Amino acid sequence: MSETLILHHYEASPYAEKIRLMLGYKRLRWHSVLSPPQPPRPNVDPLSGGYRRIPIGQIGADVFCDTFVIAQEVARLAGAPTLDPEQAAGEAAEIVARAEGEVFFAAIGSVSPLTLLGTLLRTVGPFGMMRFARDRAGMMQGATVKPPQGEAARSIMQSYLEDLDRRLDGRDFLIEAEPSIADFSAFHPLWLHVASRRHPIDPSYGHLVRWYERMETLGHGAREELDPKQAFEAARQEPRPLPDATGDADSRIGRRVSVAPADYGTVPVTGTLVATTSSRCLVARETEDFGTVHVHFPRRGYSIDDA
Ligand SMILES: N[C@@H](CCC(=O)N[C@@H](CS)C(=O)NCC(=O)O)C(=O)O
Repeated sequence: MSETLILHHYEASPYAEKIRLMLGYKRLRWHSVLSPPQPPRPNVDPLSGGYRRIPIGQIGADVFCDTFVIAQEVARLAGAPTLDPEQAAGEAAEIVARAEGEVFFAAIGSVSPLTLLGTLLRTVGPFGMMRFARDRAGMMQGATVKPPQGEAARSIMQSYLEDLDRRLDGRDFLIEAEPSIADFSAFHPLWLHVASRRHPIDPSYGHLVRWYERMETLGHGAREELDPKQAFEAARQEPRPLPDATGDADSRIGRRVSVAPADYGTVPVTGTLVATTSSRCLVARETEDFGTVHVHFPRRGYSIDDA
């Protein structure tokens, strides 16, 4: 069975950038399948069963939703436990939660609407921009998070920049001597902010700017483009053996369930709950095209409901 990670992503996706840089750091070989910046995503919807966020990882007939589980897979493939978000504790866990909580939305909300419009026009053109804006407005309708805007968002960004700059005084990376999950999570909202503003980080944050450059130079590893048909072909093999149960057992094993993000993009994926570990739940989907596919989700931040 091939152990090469397939990443379904689009170039401008910050969460995908987090994973691409992890792959670059560990110089891993990986396969890229480019997805549209909004659903429908015919390259991956048939595999995931409709999970609406990007990126999605795939190894054969195992499909990984959310960068939490994708990062765990990268950590495993690279033999690098410091890349596994489940292992992040204390300061590292705080940095990850902050970066991927209020800061992620503030990275966009703090940019002036006119500048944002200009960025979108340049990247996806006028029709793409309209499609994108409509899609994201729809996605946030069922959301349980309220993205900060304007002054509130600017103040979140400013204190984030100040805090990271302070933490990086006298050190190359945030927690360890080498990049860890905290660095990759801290980086991607900044990358989004810089790209959306079309403006580099203020040079007065000297430690932060040098760290940002160090992170960028990690690159993306050995990336090879794949046709979606090849990713589908890879999914026709048997899923890998189920993991041993760890953590609190879920009494619904064997039952039909729907799993959905609890915060935004809350489209559920339905299947049979086949395994849970301390950090993941796995749903088996029976498909005509690929046979059984196992879809992996984090337990934290996702709801599991009877279907
Ligand atoms: N918690 C998720 C968040 C992923 C996320 O928000 N991705 C953005 C793109 S970077 C997204 O899916 N936006 C809506 C979309 O692309 O349809 C993860 O870690 O993967």
